[in-house]
Amino acid sequence: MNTTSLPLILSPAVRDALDKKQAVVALESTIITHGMPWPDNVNTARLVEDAVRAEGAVPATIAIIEGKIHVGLDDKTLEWLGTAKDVMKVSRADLAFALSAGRHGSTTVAATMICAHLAGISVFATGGIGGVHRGVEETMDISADLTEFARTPVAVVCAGAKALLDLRRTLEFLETQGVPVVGYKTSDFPAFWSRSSGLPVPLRADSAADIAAMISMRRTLRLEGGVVVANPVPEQDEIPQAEIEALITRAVGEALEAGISGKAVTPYLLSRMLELTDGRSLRTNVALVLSNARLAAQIARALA
Ligand code: PSU
Ligand code: MN
Repeated sequence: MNTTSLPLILSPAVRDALDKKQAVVALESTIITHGMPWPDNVNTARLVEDAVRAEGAVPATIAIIEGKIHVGLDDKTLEWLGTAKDVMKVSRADLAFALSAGRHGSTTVAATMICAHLAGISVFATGGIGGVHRGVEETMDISADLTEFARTPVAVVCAGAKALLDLRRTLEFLETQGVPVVGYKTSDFPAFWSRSSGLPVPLRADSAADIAAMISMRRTLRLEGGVVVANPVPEQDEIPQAEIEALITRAVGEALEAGISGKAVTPYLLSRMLELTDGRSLRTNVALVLSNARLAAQIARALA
């Protein structure tokens, strides 16, 4: 691909791997700037990169620095990102602005998909995707992640959508958009901190190779859009739904009362859950991201 006219900077390791058609896994950066507190955010970002390498793929953490899309960050930049204050949370709607105005930005799932696709990367790992928020009837709050899946051909490995959301409506929305949602070794749609939401997952695959085969078939059929790979958090790290649901209801109620809206909703809820669970939600979040990174690397290898 001719990327010379794009504001796109690939790290040497990522460029080399893509040139050699080796496995590369994209990683997002909103989880670093808006999803976890320092220093857990930076430590987790490093561990996630190591997990991808341990499975034989090259990690490509994506962020916007001074108006350029960086694909693959060095350690110094990762550390800076974890403490920087003037970083926009960038989704599809803000991407061009962040670039044209020369700003710093962290990329959400939606923006990371766009940037990964520009770079030629087709597999991406995150924690939990955005979705339809509880109370959507009032707020109309539906994450732009969901519409991105309908347009950009990147497979996103996640632990389902964040349990703070209305998961039933999130699945309905994805179905309407024609987005495959595949449970990895599960028939239940995972609920981020919990292994099951109690909702059936539309499709099931029991190996990375099977998921790679479906991605290849979608290419053969020239189907636009991406794939949601839903990987339940490892059993030993999960917070069962029965234990966490009351806290979620409380956090969502507090957000409503405080008048939190727009981009601030998800960061507010995640940090409130961290407080309400005494840090347990963060430990589970770290564990599930690591598990997703490993599976994403296996899928990328199967595709390479
Ligand atoms: N996964 C996590 N923590 C996060 C996110 C994902 O474990 O903070 C981020 C992703 O970048 C996702 C975003 O795209 O949360 C969703 O934000 P919103 O609901 O505003 O679309
Ligand atoms: Mn939103």
